[in-house]
Order: sequence, then C-alpha cells, then structure tokens
Amino acid sequence: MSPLSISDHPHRRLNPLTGEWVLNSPHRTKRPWQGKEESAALAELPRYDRDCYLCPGNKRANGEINPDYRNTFVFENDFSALLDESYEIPQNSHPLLRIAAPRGLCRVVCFSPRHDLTLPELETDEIRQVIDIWADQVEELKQQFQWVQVFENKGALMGCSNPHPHCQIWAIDTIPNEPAKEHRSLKAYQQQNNSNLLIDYQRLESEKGERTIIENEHWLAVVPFWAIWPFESLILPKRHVRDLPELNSVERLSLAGFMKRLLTRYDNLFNTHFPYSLGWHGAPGMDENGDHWLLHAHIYPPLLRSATIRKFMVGFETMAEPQRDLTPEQAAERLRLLSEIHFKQKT
Ligand code: H2U
Ligand code: ZN
Repeated sequence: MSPLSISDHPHRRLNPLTGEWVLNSPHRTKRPWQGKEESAALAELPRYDRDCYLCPGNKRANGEINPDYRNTFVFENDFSALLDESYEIPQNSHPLLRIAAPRGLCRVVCFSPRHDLTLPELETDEIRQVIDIWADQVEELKQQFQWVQVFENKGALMGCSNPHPHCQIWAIDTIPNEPAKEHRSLKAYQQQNNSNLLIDYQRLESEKGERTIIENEHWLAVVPFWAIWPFESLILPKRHVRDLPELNSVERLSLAGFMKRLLTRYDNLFNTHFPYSLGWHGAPGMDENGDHWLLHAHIYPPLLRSATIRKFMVGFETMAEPQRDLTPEQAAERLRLLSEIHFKQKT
C-alpha cells in the first residue's frame, strides 16, 4: 500500500463542526474540461433605481415608503417566513408526523442607499456601520429568541431577487439544524478537551498557513479543511468572542477592512460580483452558557471555474455525501494570489 497523499488521492475529510464527511477527489482535477468558460456580462446598475423596493424613498410591496436613509436601513420583512405569534400544537398527532410551531421574526438590512454597490465596494467605515447594525440586531433579538441568523444571499445564482446591497436577519425561538449540529460538537469538544474547538482550529490554521486566505491581528480567513463548496471560507476571530455584540470597536473596524479585502479577492477571482451565501454563527440567546462557541462566518460561494460555471450539489452529493475535486489547499492558494484592488476599479 502506498501512503495517502491528500493532494493526489481520493479521501474523506471530517467536518468536526457537523460530524459529517466530505469526499475529496483531487486526482480528478487533472481531467480535461470541455464545458464552456465564459465571463458573465456585468449589468450597469444605476445609483438609484426607481423600481427597486430597497432604494431610499421608494414604495415597498406592502405600500410603505422607505425613508430617505443615508447609511443603513433596517425594516421588518414584508413577507416574513416566521411570525411573532404562538400557536397551540394539536395533541395526539402521529409520532411520524411531528410538528413544531416556532415563533420568530424576519428583518431586511440595506447596507447602503446606493443601488449599484456591493459590500466589498463600500468604504471601510461604511462596512463598519453594517457590522454595528448586525451586532445591535443580534443583541436586541437574542433577548427574545434562541437563534438570530444574520445572512447575506448575494447574486441571482443564489436566488437573490435584488442587487441592492442588503442582508436578512431571521430570529427564531429554537436552534435550527445547522447551528444545532455545531452546538453539539462544540459542547462535546469543550467537555472532552477542556478547550474551544474553533479557537484550537484557528490557531492550528494560523500556524500552518496552507489554507489561509488572509490574516490580520484580529481575524483569520481560511478555506476550511472540510470545505464543501469550491471556494468556501470561514472567518474566525483570534480572541474568544462568542457573538457579534461582544466584538469591541477595534475588532469591528478591523473586520470591516478584512471583509473588504476578502470579498474583493472573491470578486477578482472570476472578475464578477462573486455570488455567495454568507452567514454569522455565534452563541445562542436565552440562558445558554455559550463559552464553547466562537463567533464565525461561513461563506458558501457556488462558483467553480468561471463567472458562469457553478458547482451543482446533485447526484452522489444529495444521495450520499458532498464531494469536491479542487482541494481546499488549492482553493486557498488561488484566493491568496489575487489582488486586493477591486476589478471594477481597475477598468
Ligand atoms: P432576497 O432578495 O435576498 O431574497 O431578499 C429580499 C427580501 O426582501 C425578501 O425576503 C423582502 C422579501 O420578502 N421584501 C420586502 O420585505 N418588501 C418588499 O417590498 C419586497 C421584498
Ligand atoms: Zn435599490
């Protein structure tokens, strides 16, 4: 038997946050590519779009008029997926037909009045204001709800309906599937090792460097060892910060510049506004002790080879387990080699 090489041989990697495996097939990257590689034409967007329901002064679907906001703007989602109402669960339902009735609420956060800018194109102090809003919202909603999910769904490929820079916040009085898996794993690791899983992981990656995309005094961005999406990444703080509100002002400003650099690299990879789902995870609300948590952001971008060629989660992946060809180390290296000057500024 020859020794396994993780850059050449098929192998599985374990995600310690979820307890799930991902199949890596690095030998397949050597196969010829016969698909199309075209770059997507970028739409020229106006600074203000009178048909946009997020632009300042415009009317939303429910008839409300947005204020003439100058920085950020938060409103209750007019089509909230969750409602802040309680319902009585019908008794004696069949155990195979279980239901629950979560209480919650949904908000939308506009990052900027400018319709034509994306997060990495904002100034650092504008991104800092977005971070403050995230932290304030989490702080407020954690008083009432167990889980507050801040997420940005960016790009038509991700099903985002509007290019106006915005994110969503959903608060729910239960811990949903993904954070629940992390919650269990982080807690078990803390109990077994008397140490924090993500702090240990951050230190390990910082030392190794092979999966690091960028790093500064307060933050680290890596393509995680167990990444599923081709250019997936994880943003980790270097201090034991449990959730967004705990970030101090130096860390917030540092994060703003850090996110600008990181997201600019993503855009420069295929000269496009790189689509993704980005979301923050941190200690749950209510009376949980959250010491086993470390605040982090997951970035899940679907693109694989160009602005138009995406990875599909189909076949073996939906039927068995996720699989990737490009290794996390190769993905990190590609992101590391890119410029931090946004491609739109160059042209
Ligand atoms: P996405 O484009 O990221 O899906 O989100 C836009 C959100 O904005 C979506 O959840 C809400 C939708 O419900 N929305 C309003 O609250 N008011 C509107 O007038 C249109 C869209
Ligand atoms: Zn707009």
